[in-house]
Amino acid sequence: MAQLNVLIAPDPRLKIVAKPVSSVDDSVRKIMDDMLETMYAEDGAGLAATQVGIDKRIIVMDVVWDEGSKRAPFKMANPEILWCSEETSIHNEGCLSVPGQRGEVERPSKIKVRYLDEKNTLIERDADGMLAVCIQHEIDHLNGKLYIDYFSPLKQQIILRKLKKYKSYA
Ligand code: GNR
Ligand code: NI
Repeated sequence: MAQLNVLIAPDPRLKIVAKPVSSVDDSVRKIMDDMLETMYAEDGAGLAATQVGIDKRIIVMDVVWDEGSKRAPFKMANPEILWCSEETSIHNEGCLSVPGQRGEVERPSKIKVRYLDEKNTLIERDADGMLAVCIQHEIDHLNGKLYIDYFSPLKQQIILRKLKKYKSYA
């Protein structure tokens, strides 16, 4: 396994729309494992291939954060939201590509998602809570979108300016 470098906004590669994988083979499984290793190393709850400069529709997540609970990693290729609830909820989101910042985003509370798992099996499942938030956040990355894109241009400018400062200290 290998740890990968996470791109920081406003890197133009974060705006690339990722391409579907044709199937989940050994090379895709290796990317999933390297992404999970990177995500755990950076203390993230999820990671999209776009964030590590890989132009493929692959995301990984682990949203179980209780002390002592087992890791529950999700690996998904070509994730698609089939349905989302009209009911929304607001969550304070963070992003490894926008380090040190957080912001509130309103999204559908419940979703139905279809994806290929690490065995190349097509799975459909419902998600709510933090898992639903994370899946939507990661699919946004695959579409070249960051959570701060939901904010006003002024608010985005403030965050990107703070990020520049943060970068010069990092
Ligand atoms: O680590 C992360 N935490 C998080 C918190 C609230 C909503 C979404 C996330 S995902 C983020 C990791 C990341 O940047 N994934 O793309
Ligand atoms: Ni993110």
